Amino acid sequence: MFWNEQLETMSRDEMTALQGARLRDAVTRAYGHVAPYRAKMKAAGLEPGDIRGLEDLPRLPFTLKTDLRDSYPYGMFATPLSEVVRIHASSGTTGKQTVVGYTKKDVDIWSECMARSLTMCGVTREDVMHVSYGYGLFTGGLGGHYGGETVGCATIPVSTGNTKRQLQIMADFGSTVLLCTPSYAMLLGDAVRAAGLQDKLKLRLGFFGAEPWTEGMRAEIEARLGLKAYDIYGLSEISGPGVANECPCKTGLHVQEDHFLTEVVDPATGQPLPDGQRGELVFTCVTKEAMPLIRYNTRDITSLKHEKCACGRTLVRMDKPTGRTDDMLIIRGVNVFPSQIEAVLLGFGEAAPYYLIVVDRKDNLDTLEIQVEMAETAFSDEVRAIEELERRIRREVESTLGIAAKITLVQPKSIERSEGKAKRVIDKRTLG
Ligand code: DLL
Repeated sequence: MFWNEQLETMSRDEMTALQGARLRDAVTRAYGHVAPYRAKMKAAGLEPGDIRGLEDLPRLPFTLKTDLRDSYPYGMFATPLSEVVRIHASSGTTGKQTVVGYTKKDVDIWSECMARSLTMCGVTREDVMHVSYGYGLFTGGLGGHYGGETVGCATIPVSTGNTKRQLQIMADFGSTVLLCTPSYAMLLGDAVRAAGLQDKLKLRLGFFGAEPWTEGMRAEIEARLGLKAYDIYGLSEISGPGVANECPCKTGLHVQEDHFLTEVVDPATGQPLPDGQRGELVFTCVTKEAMPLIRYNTRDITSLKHEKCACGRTLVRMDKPTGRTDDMLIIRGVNVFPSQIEAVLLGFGEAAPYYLIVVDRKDNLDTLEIQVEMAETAFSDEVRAIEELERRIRREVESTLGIAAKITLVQPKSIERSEGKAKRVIDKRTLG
């Protein structure tokens, strides 16, 4: 089903014309009202009139998270605060919060993008939507909530935490759609099994995002919760969840590109890359009033596909993001993404999909240890069996990553569970 068929199936020529016109407006507004944009454009020798259409997009300077931090809290706003109806913020791992503002129209467009994402996978007004993303400065809860209400679902603002209560609400209120992080979906799935509630639940669809997750994780979540699991992507700087979403074809996430112009650039040169090549994802928000963003480099790693999807949508697809360039670990000179390790671990039925990656340095050499939980069914006290499984996992990890790794199997339920975004890496080299 299409929420906005005309925009979701527009021809490439029509989309390019629409994006070009919106880009011209956005650049004029940003230049006129946001001092840091004006300064950057002047430094690049650009005036708003130089940007005539989409073909001129690559001439514009990038915006980085540091630009948002440097103008903390409101320096990137293009409207007075009297026009702003909502503020969110994301803390990130270091430094000041990144603050984002929304006018009434910005909230409406965000809700429409969420509604397009949900209906893409078959959500209707008959559904009961259980939102277990955190409500607060994080955009997951309220973003999901407004999307559910826009579609007309009975939307339940459960937020995170209190897993027992979550299960009771799911069972008693007849939740059919679940929104939470993939890590929390795993935890909920385990709790459903432990409580023997599988047959009491009516869940049919799940929208999981806010962190990278693999196909292996999708299979685990679908089996535990008895629903179809879809990937939802977004970031607070651009709006929140619903910037892009998988359709049932699961061949990438459709980006709402009439609002968010999408590029993938080479991390080393900043040059735009052709379809299929992986690089950093860059967005330009062309309809946002309170905080227009011009060529914002998300640091998320993906590639694009512009050809029409089997679902009928022409909206550009981004590949499932596998991580961020700033999350990439360099271990003994080799680039390692946590998602590569997760993909290997999920191939082993004896290991549970809970793990912790510990990187350290000993005698000037980087070390990599992966602590992996054993599945409860496979738990054994027999030292030889444990060592044999560790050896098999190590061989597979080492052949995927090309570096030595130590595998330590740990007891079921010993790795800390997450209700929001999981923290799966401890890099002791960066800790004082
Ligand atoms: O995570 C918004 C969101 C909420 C998206 C709920 C989806 C569902 P931030 O806290 O600003 O916003 O974090 C944004 O999270 O740049 C990515 O690195 C990562 N991320 C978000 N969705 C996905 C996804 C929300 N589906 C940052 N796959 C982004 C991989 C994701 N990474």
